[in-house]
Amino acid sequence: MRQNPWKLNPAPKDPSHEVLNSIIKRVQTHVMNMIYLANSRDDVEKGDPKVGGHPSACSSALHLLSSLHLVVKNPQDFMAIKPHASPVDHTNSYLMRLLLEKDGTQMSGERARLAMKNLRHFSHNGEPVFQSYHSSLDPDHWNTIPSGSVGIPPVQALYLAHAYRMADKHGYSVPQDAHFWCLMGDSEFREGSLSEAMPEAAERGLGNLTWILDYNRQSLDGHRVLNEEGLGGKDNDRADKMMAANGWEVTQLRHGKFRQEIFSKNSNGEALQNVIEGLPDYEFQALLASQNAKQVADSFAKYDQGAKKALSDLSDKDVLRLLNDLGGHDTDLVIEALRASKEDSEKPHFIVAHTIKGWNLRCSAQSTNHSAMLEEDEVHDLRDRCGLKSKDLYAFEYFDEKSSEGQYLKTRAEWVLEGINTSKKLKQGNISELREQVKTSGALENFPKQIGINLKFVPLIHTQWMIGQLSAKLTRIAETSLNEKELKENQKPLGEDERKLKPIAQAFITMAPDVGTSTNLNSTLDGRIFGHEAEDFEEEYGVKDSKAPNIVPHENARSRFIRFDIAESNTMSCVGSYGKMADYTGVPFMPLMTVYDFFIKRALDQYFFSAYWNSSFICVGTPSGISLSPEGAQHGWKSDIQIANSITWEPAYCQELDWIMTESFRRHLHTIVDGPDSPHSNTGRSAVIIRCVTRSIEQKEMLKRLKTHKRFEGKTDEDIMESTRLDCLEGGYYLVDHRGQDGYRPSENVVHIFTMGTMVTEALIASDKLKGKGIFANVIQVSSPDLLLGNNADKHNYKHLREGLGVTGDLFVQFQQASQEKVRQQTNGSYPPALYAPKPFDTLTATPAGAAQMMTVSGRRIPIVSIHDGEPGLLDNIGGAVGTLQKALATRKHSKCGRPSDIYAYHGLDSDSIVKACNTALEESALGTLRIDTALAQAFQAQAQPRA
Ligand SMILES: Cc1ncc(C[n+]2csc(CCOP(=O)(O)OP(=O)(O)O)c2C)c(N)n1
Repeated sequence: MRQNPWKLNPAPKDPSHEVLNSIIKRVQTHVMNMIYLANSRDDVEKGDPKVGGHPSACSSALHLLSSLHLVVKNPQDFMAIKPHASPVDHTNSYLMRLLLEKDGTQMSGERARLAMKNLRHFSHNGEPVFQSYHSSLDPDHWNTIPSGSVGIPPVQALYLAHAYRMADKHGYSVPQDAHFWCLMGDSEFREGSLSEAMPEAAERGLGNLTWILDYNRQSLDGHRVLNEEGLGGKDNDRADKMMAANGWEVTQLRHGKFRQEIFSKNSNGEALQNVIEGLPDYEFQALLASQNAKQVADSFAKYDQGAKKALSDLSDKDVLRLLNDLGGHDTDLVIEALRASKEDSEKPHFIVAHTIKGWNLRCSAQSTNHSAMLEEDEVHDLRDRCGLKSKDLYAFEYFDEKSSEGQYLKTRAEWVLEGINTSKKLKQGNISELREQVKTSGALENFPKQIGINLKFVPLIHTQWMIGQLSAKLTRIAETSLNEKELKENQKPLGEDERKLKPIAQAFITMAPDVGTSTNLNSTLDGRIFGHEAEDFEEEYGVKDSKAPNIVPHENARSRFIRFDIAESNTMSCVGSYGKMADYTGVPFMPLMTVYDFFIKRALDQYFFSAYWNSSFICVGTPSGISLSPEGAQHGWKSDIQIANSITWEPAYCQELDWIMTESFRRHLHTIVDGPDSPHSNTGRSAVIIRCVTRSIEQKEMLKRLKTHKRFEGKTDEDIMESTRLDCLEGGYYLVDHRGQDGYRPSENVVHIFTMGTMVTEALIASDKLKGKGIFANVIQVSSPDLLLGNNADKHNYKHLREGLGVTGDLFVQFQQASQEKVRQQTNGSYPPALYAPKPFDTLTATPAGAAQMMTVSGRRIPIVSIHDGEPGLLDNIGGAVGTLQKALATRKHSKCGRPSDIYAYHGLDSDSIVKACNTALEESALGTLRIDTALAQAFQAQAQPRA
């Protein structure tokens, strides 16, 4: 691996307090201006929903965010900010002229102004706009983690900070000293996602992470009125203690410098400080709202006469100044705290910044200010107060370049831009190195088709077992040197395909929420857990079990398994953040997590987030559905979901799983080296869910069935498997294909069974039973419901279903037996050809007497029966998509414990139920009596084509 070339000039000198605060004043003015314009459009249509924007929530975060943007943050740092404060970020970027075009160049002043005008607008003609909350569509999205759902982005930032740490320890080149800044609201801070992640940061030594609490004591519904007595303190104290207990270094930014001065100089300063710090939050809010010095004095007197006395030494104006002087608005203190939070390289930091919601606005500290909007005159008033003379609300004035503010902003912006470009270069360097590596091995043009596991000696196995085998092989590849001279004793040199898989094997990171061993990941975790070095006490005390995986963590390059306790949401966040590393840094991490499928639901918000974030990862849900029946009813439901940019797979055979994993790796790699527009990229499908089970099936059944297909006659096993692989990767393949066999008549005796995953066993039994009764039941194994029938199929109008598999709603007709005879006589025995032996379904209608001129035909569209262990909606649109009748057998009730065969019968998913559904489908799909003139029959004869 190359030397890390990261190098950045030192940051410019800090601005003076005055210059910084003058800039911040304008930031607030433009923020209010942009929100006002967003809500005062002349193109509003009747019934349009409100636009909104959050003036008060922006104002409480004003000094915190501006201090980061304008002074503390390095260009390679990341921010995860409460969604509704995004206008503050945009305006800081705007004033630094750091709104960027897609090619990374600075936007012209005119286009940047347009963006400021276009908060929450839809861009019709490529004009720049800002989304409502942080998004990669924004022109200042650089290293900003998208937001919207509160409580998730700070956790994503935490695991991105972890991914940076691992990349560094593994010898990849990542920007040095990158810090991860997260700002959250006090109501947000009650989110379970945050609590779940709290112990993680300190445990994993993330000194590169700072969480900042915007403690404004208000939420959407008003002041936060808490039972402080019950809580044993105020909420900021609770947060403080909780974070400290989780290993975070905590700083409370309670008081501004004015307060601090009074506390230290006034003889009753200490009493005053105690009263202020102990005042119930709700009461403090009411006093802030009243802005009445006498009420403040009366209130303080209730608690301590000394405090009242301290106030009596101050003018009314200063009493109010004191009341309003919170640490979160004092930039000197904010900057100091932010910088101090970076000092300990192993300890995460938590800053409780006491702020005022609606700071400097008329709605300041008003209970209902969360969605309050400014009137136009207040916007003008703010403009006046920061010296902007014009009444033009579209002006969004920059500072004069000659002013101190203008000069500082220009210097800072140049430095930030230099950092952005340096980061981009570093990423490009990583990608070029990877490209070179994969090109040399031939992997780019000719990626292996499979990882390759020998299944000959393990005939009866399951897909979860296969996950373990595939992971183990990747681990071996990662740990085997390409240089044969460096091979260790007993190490086999890598084969050609294995050499091609080497870069991906090295980037393959596995993780699990305490189900690593139970989901067969033993080999990836054995002695390879990435974590703070620990002493091996088992070894020391002679109790090491050599058969059990070694669970002592290390932070070396060999350690690629991230161990979690039972924390599905954390693991899901982690897999998502690791899957973004290639996009941010060019480090090709390919993360895979295993989770009991049922619990994907528990982390669905995090899964959604990562899919929205275009992260590239694999989530293996295993075991899944009612097929884990011995484990009980409570787990027996699959997390069947359809989310944009997500692809779901459910292999039946282990071979399929190998193809699917390899295909995911191939697309991941191509996305990095060729970009998201490459036809081989994972665009639109980068979040991968693979369903596995612990129910074993005969693996050789797959090829055995495939070899019976007419279309495969004379083909080699390799040809057959290759053709099946291609179909599998398109979403489905024929496992049983009766097409072309004698007696196969779509008009009367054919049904398609669509099955998925382990239910293939039941489908095959049913197909065999039906065959015995003269019914040709094809079995189509759906490898990916999404590709065949979901979002990814809709994109190309179900192409594989209709064209690849030839499943259509075509109406197949034929003359009925009696009519056949008649036509045969009339056409001197030449039509219709005696193609078929009579079958039970031939006798549906008798030709009525006296209708000598008429022939009766029968027919149907091939009906469909689907069978899967999951929610009905997953496969029940096949009939609708092609226009034929479908019966969907699926899980429709809660389950019980038992053997799979009992449980499938209980749910109506056993082979008998499939047979029954097929018979019903054939009956119901029969065409009504249709008579045609014999003359037409003769015309048919003239046009008759040989049957395919
Ligand atoms: C998960 C989630 N739930 C609800 C919301 C809607 N919401 C947006 S902001 C907000 C209130 C936030 O209050 P707080 O966290 O105290 O931040 P403040 O606005 O006071 O700074 C709510 C409920 C959301 N965006 N995400």
